[in-house]
This record gives sequence, structure tokens and C-alpha cells, in this order.
Amino acid sequence: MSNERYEYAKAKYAELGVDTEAAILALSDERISIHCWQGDDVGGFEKNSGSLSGGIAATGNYPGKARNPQELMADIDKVLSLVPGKHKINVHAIYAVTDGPVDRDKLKPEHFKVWVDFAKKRGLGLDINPTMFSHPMAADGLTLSHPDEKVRRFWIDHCKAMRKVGEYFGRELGITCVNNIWIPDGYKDTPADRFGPRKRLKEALDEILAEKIDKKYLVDTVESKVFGIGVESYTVGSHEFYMNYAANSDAICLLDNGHYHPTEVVSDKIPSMLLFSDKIALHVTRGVRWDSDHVVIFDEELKEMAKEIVRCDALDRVFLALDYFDASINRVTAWVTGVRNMQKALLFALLLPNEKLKALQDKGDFSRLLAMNEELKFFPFADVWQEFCRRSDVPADESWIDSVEEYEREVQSKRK
Ligand code: RNT
Ligand code: ZN
Repeated sequence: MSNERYEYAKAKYAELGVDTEAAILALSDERISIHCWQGDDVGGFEKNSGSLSGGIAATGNYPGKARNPQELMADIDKVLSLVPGKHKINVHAIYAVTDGPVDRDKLKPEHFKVWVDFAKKRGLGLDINPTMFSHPMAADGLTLSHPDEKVRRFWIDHCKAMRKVGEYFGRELGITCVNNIWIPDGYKDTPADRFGPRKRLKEALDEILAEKIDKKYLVDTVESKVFGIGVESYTVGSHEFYMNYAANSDAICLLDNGHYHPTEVVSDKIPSMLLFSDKIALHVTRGVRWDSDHVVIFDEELKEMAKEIVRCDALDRVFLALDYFDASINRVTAWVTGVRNMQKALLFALLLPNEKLKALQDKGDFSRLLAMNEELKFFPFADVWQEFCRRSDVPADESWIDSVEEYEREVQSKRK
């Protein structure tokens, strides 16, 4: 099939001074960290694991959920066959593959060897997360800030163990691993002490991060939040807490766009953060009325976030990860939709005449700026996207949906 449509798009963008080839090249280099937990509703492989806790929730019971490492990895392979580019897989501690039960403070790199083998074979990177929820030691919703020193010790040791796993990932794969620390800690009702828990969290983090690990292999990120279900009144790890913590340590701020007040947008935070930090990290999600972790769609805020990353020339300064879990639709469809949308948003941003638009702003020509931004929405962006998919040997159009439906019939629906 000829590429007439792409050639037309290329010429059309060139009129604006935009090089579609450069955009495709930049996008191919961009690894997105694909969250393994979309495949099983944040379940994990621990033998006697209870239900999901920590103020987060996956709703729905669409059939075909992966029940073990083989099924989860098969589903990830399906996803990878339908998204362009080379990526990373984001693993949580509860996805360790152990013979017998191993408690989280005792986890070792060897318990994640299957993931390394999986990643190596496919040229992927790996990221890691301590899992500080869905565990008896987190039963009252407190972990690193717990008033009981024994509980804190358990979670501190868990976090230290996961840094070792992350270092192992980075060393084995030659791709920096992001170790993301998120804790559910908070209170349902107005607390009597807001300072104490944060002081304990700070001290716990200091201890966890005390060991210097080569940044080539591992970087540590800290993820804030505004509230969770059942912890509505107070969150220990708030945005201010971690922004200050990161500013005063080697840790990197991770911004999850579901974790702010509804009219507050992460896109606007990106340039401010990048002015003061060499690196930032993102969890891209979609909150509907609350931090509901809906599948990422190609909406205005996604595009706006991508634009900020591109305009700040920060593609290599932002660790991009997805974080959502929808159990009400086919989980592979959910995954593929989100990854492709994240990539589409980046491509959309890369195809904007950003310097020209900035110049309009500086000249004060807001009429042309507004009108141009609207016109750009109807530029032949889709043809460039399709060309990128074609070159990456993945479905360029909606035919990928049929492919997932077939997978559902042949594979997922047989899981009972
Ligand atoms: C929770 C945070 C956190 C989790 C994952 C599973 O609100 O977003 O990142 O979603 O660790
Ligand atoms: Zn998150």
C-alpha cells in the first residue's frame, strides 16, 4: 500500500516547519512504563493475599482476569503486539514469583528473576514498586508513618528490599529502574496530630534511601496523593510533603494526575517542577469525579501534559508511567487503549509548531494563537500516527480491537 496519506501529512506539517520524521523518531525512543497491575486488578501473586486495600479500588468483574504469572505475561505479550515502540513493564512487589510464601520484608532479587528473563527476551525495561497495601501489616491503613515502631520497621525493610530488586533490574537490563514509593497512610477523620506522622514518614524515607545506589541502575520516586477512600481527611504523603522531600534529597517527585483536587491539573505543574528538578516522574491515569483510575483516553489534559513535556524539551527528563485499573472491560483492551493514547498524545505534541505558537504568545497575538490551536486539532495527525504504527509493525487502525476479541475468545474466556 502506498503512503500517499503520510506523504500528504508530511508536506502539510512541513508548511508549518514541523518535521514529521523527527517526531516519529523522537516518539520511537520514548519508553512508557506499562503497569502490570491492569492485568489482574492489582491482585498480585501472593498465595494468601486478601482483598485490595489502601483506599484504592478496581471495580467490575469482566471475565478472563490473569490468575498467575504465565497468564499475566501472556496478556502483556498480547498488549506489546498491539502497541508501537519499546517500553518498560512496571512491577509491584506483590508480583514476585516465589516457591513458597515469602513475606514482603524478605523479598530478594531472585524472586523477580522471571520478570528479568521476560524483559530481557523482549528488550524491555522494568520498574518496581514496594506494595504497602493489601497486607495484614497495613490493616489499619498505616505503614511508614505508623506510630508502632515494629510496623514501620517491617515497611522500611520492605522498601529497602525493593530498592535492591530495582538495582538488580537496572543492572541486568541496562535500563534505569524507577522505584516508586507510594503509601496509603492517612486518616478518615480530622487528625489530632498532622506533624507526627509526617515526621515519622520523613525519618523512614531517610533510612530507606540512606544507601546510595548507582543512579544508572536505580532512581527513587515518591508519589503524593490528596486523599483515598476511607482516608478522606488527612494524607500523610501529601504533595507539599513530597515536593519538599524531593527538593531536599535524591528522591524524584512522582505526580499522579488522579491525585490532586479536581480542577488542579498536572500539566501546569510539569514546567514548574522541571525548572527546579532535573527529573520528574508521572503516573498517567484518568480520574472521573475522583481518583477512579479509569483508562487513559485522548483527552485535553492528556494532550496538555504531553505538550508540556515536549515544549520543555524534557522527553528524557520525565519518567512516564501509566497507572489505572479498570476491571469492567477486557483488561487487554484497557491496557492497549491507554498506551496507544499516551503515545498519540506525545506524537500530537511533537507535531505542533511549538516555537511558532510561543512566538504568538510573546507577541500578544492571542487571536491567532487560539485559532491556530483549534486548526491544529484537524491537521492530518492520524496519518502520521498510522505511519508510526506501520513502521513498528503493529496495527495502525482499529483492527487491533478485533485482535483482542479473538484473544478473548481463544485465551481469556477459557480462564475459569
Ligand atoms: C494509588 C497510587 C499508586 C497505585 C499503584 C498500584 O493511588 O496511584 O500509584 O495506583 O501503586
Ligand atoms: Zn499512581
